[in-house]
Amino acid sequence: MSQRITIDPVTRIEGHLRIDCEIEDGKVVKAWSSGTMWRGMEEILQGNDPRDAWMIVQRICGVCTTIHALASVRTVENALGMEIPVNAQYIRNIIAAAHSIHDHIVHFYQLSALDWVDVTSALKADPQKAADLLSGLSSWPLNSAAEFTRVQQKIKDLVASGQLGIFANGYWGHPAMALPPEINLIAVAHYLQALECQRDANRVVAILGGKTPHIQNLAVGGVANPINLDAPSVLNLERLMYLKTFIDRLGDFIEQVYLVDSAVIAAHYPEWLTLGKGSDCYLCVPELPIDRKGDQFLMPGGYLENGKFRPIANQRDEYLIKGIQESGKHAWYQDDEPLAPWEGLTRPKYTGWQEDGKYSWVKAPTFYGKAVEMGPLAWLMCTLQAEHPPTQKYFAKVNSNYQALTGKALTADQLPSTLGRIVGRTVHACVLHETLGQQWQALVSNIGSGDHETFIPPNIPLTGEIRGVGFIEAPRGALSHWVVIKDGKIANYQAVVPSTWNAGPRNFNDEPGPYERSLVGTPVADPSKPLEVVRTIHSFDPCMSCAVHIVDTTGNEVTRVKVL
Ligand code: NFE
Ligand code: MG
Repeated sequence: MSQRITIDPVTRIEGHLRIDCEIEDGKVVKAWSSGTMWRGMEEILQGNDPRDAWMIVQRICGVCTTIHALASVRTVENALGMEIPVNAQYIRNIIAAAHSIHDHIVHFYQLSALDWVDVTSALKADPQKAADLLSGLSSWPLNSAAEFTRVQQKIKDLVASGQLGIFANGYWGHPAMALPPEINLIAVAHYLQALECQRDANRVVAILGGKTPHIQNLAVGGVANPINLDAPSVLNLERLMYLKTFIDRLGDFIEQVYLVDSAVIAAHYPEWLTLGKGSDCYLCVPELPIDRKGDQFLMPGGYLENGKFRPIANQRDEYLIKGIQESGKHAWYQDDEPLAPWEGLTRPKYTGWQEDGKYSWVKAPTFYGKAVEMGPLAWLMCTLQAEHPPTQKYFAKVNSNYQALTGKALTADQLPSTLGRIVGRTVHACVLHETLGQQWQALVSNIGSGDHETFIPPNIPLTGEIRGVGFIEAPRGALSHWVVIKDGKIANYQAVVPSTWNAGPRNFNDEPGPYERSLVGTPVADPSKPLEVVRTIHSFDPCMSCAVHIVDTTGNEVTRVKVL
């Protein structure tokens, strides 16, 4: 017998996402991913000065504001054929890496951990046993019996007060929860510690960016961080050292806590290394440019299709630029035919949810006609193919923790899975953290050598038409911005966003998007509590604000919550 479930909204994400599943014999056989909110940021950009675009596009999202700003300045610089000072590259890289690390830590602990961790079970744990479990794996000082006892008492006090706060709703006691009480206690302790630690990553962004979210220090042509080692209110020695303190502290948490916890989750949920594959195609872009022109990158990019890998040399690679299109055939837009983003149109046409027709505000992007998964898993698969040494090193570290717990190694064929995304994100955070230290050192050395340049004024032609594209490997995957500048003003602006790639509906060829495909085959023990569906969807870290980029106050269908 087949059953339909609608999860609307999916919670613990940014924005509004609806997932529909058809379930047969306890497993998902078909799924639909629908973005339920229309925004229209791309329309707002038209007619603006291209030098202001980075400020406006930060409003696309409440999470990856910074990433859109960075993509935007790169886009306009690309249109102008500009180089930028290396200090600007380093400062942007430090901001981008710290932003992504922040995003990954918050995703793992605050947004997805409670899909795997049963908070109520932590009450039954033996704190000493919990500390013993971690003794060979981690030197984190807070992994002590005393700390675990304190956290357990905190949970008891919460339960006794009847005010469970963030823990009030959850799939507690669900049959798919498999962690022993001690691991649940460890996870709750780290959930609380991660709240503190994520602030360090944000401090790095805020010190350089002026504030966060919505950094203030960018400019087309570089950054607005004047370097003067002796002046009090600009980038001086004291601030640089202050940054380093946060970078170092962050590293302790990432290596001693995050790296261990993701191996622990993988070890206790082996079936989730076989479930949740979203695609046969993966793409990531080279990231962290270290020269003026943007020819050299600290992290490689590439495209992997059915096991065949093709490196992508830089962000101006024609192969990368020419492959990207978006279709609105199954989305609430007028234009069904796939269009290259420079020709892209955002003309809404709402029809209501139609199973075989239009059912989402998210467009369907394709790379040479294929649905492609983006994000930390795609990044891990591609950078392992590229034999990137830091990726190999940190993947080996996750693996050695996993091996210590299970006696076996994680294999490459287990990566395209729900937990593969979590492992990918962890390795990405570790590699980014390593680059954060390197980029800090590079900045300090370069300033020390006497180079204080941070900005080259852009020259926007006031007549004629130019085009630009800018890429960035964002926390959820490869993001691209596309601009057409006519007579000095923005004539068209399109953002093709990681969550658009992953959450997209069926594309022009009626091929399902990665979320939709990843759910097929997922067992659902209790359709009224579809925890398993939520696990896989959360593993992508959905951001629907980005994916759809004005809340529609007229035609929006009333949210129906059938199942939460
Ligand atoms: Ni709104 Fe984002 C990221 C971008 S969207 S969070 O990462 O770009 O997927
Ligand atoms: Mg778009």
